[in-house]
Amino acid sequence: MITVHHLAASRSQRILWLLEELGLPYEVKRYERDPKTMLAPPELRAIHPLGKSPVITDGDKTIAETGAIVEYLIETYGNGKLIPAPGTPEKRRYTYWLHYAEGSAMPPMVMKLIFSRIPKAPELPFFIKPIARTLMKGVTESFLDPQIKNHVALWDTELQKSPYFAGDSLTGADILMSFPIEAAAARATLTPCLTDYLTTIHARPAYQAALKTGGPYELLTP
Ligand SMILES: N[C@@H](CCC(=O)N[C@@H](CS)C(=O)NCC(=O)O)C(=O)O
Repeated sequence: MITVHHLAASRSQRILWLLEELGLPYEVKRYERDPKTMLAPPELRAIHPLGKSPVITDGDKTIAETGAIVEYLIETYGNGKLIPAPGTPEKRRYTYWLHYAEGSAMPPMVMKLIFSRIPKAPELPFFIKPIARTLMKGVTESFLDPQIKNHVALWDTELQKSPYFAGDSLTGADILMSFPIEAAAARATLTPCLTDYLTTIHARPAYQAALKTGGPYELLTP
C-alpha cells in the first residue's frame, strides 16, 4: 500500500491528484503545520530527514521530492499513462517542465513569501521593522516580481503551443506545474490562457477527489 505523508495545504496535494488520476489505492497520513511557524511537525522527520512534504512510502521504499515521487509513481504504476512516449519531443518537454517546476519556478515564489514575512517577525525589534519593510519591498519589486513575470510569460508561451505542458494531453509535467501556477496566482497577474488552464485542471474529477482527501487547500500567500 502506498502511504502519502501529507502536510496540510502543501505541495503534497499534487501527489494525491496524481494517485487519483492513476486510479491507485493509497492511504493518507495527515500532518498539520505549526500554526505559528507554518512549518511541518517534527514527526515528519521520522519519515525523511528533511521533514518536508510530500514523502511517500511504498513497502520498504521511502521517496521524497515531488518530481521524484511523480516519476516513481508514473514509471512504476502508470502503464504508459501520463507520460509521453520515449524519444519524442513531448517527452523532452515533459522532462523539462517536471524538473523546472521545483528547480526554477518555485524559488522566486518561496522567496517572495519569506520576504513578505520578515518585517512582520515578532522577534524583530520595532525600530528595525520599517527598515526591513523598505528593504524587502525593494528586493521584491526590483528583483522577484520581474522574475515571476518572466516565468508567467514563459508558461503562457508554452500553453499557446498546446493545451498541456507536454502536448495534447495531461501528463506528470502538468501535475508538477500546477503548484507554481497556483502560487503565482496569489503573487502576480496570470494571463487569460493560464487562468483557463487552471480552471481546466481544477475541474478534473481526479483533482476534485484529491481535494476531498487532502482537506483544506489554502496556499500560504505573501
Ligand atoms: N522541492 C520540495 C519542496 C518540499 C517542501 O518545501 N515542502 C513544504 C510544503 S509545501 C514543506 O514541507 N514545508 C514545511 C517545512 O518546511 O517544515 C518538493 O517538491 O518536494
